[in-house]
Amino acid sequence: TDKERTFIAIKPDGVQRGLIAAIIARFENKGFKLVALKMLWPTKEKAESHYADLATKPFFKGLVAYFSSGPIVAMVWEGKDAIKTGRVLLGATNPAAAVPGTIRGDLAISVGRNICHGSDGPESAVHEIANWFAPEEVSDYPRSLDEWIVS
Ligand code: DAT
Ligand code: MG
Repeated sequence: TDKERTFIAIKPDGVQRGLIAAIIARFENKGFKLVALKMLWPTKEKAESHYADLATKPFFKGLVAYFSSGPIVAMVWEGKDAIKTGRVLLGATNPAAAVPGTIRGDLAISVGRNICHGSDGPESAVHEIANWFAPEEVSDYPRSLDEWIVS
């Protein structure tokens, strides 16, 4: 899993609050490699397919409305254990429980406005990357400092 990929998104509240650079910096500074990036305004339909696993939850309608309420920054980050470690960087789903030092722990207070998304497993990562990016939008490129980050 040295070249694992995860889908990370800055949700509409993160964009509105001017937290794009701060969130990207956490992933860059950690050592992960950015392999895809774009801003887009999700349609209701795309938000529904992104969160299809949660369709039966009572908060689903509100979640889809929130996720499609403005532009998001969609990204793919690559690196050793990027899925699991990416979620560590994001912090717990409910920012009230998220540890300080994490993105949600430092920058958010409400589960309904938790500013960021990260894939929760290998299958969801594949599904989510395909939901938001065409294959040619993801760049596979070498970085000379990789050997200084992973051994
Ligand atoms: P995560 O985003 O940490 O993967 P999830 O996949 O369980 O969490 O839920 C997706 C989003 O749905 C989450 O970021 C915020 C929202 N959500 C989850 N649980 C909720 C709840 N109990 N009430 C309101 N919104 C909730
Ligand atoms: Mg999730």
